[in-house]
Amino acid sequence: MKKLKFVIIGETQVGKTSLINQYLNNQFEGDYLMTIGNDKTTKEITIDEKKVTLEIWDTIGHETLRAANKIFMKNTNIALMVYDITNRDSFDNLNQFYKEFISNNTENKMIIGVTANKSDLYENAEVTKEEGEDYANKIKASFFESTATDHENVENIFNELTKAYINKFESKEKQINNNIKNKNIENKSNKLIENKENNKGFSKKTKKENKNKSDKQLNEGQAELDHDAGNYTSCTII
Ligand SMILES: Nc1nc2c(ncn2[C@@H]2O[C@H](COP(=O)(O)OP(=O)(O)O)[C@@H](O)[C@H]2O)c(=O)[nH]1
Ligand SMILES: [Mg+2]
Repeated sequence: MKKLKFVIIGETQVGKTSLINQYLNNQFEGDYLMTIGNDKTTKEITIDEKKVTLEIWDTIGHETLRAANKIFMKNTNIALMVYDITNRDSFDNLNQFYKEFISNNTENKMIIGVTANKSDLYENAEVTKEEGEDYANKIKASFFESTATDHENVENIFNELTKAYINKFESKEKQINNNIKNKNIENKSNKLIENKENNKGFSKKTKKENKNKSDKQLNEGQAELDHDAGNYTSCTII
């Protein structure tokens, strides 16, 4: 089964853990202290009849310890960048996360999403939707609005990004692999035909020219043919 590394990045308190908690456990814990024991949790999902294991990485308390993020960010397939619409700084700092993320990530097969979280608190918004969209466009990321209070909304983001990854990379990968396979088969059969032709030509020639030649010479011809024919064994000198 395909495993995809899905990481959530953004300032502290923007709702990263809450989004994961809503997605995995179908709950929003308000102001309770939330603990998800591990840095990563896995969830199996089916997207377009394809089973995928998402390995979801949360940043727990080391958002500012940038060095620790290197391992965290490496080999990411899908990155969800989160800001809090009621916190201007969390939006303004997003690009720092992005730059760091890109520089720490050698995996070029990657899908990025930006989500404007806490959309339920729109009365207190310090960032407009347009600003969020503009930024997402600038870095070629998909844009979402989210609230960790709503399951469907959160599930949709994880599904959409996974789908985007599969559509962008998996189908292409499959196509390329198939092309390589077909090319190999084509090359092999061309080689076989070529060998057969060579052998035929050589056979006739050998037959004509070597009519009066000794057995020894014929044996040499056979050896040469065997060598040329490689795996092609149905060709013999008469
Ligand atoms: N109203 C509202 N509060 C949220 C939302 N997401 C997170 N919170 C609250 O914001 C605080 C920080 O959330 P948390 O998930 O711990 O943020 P993290 O530090 O980015 O992991 C908590 O008190 C959450 O209950 C949301 O969508 N709407
Ligand atoms: Mg957290």
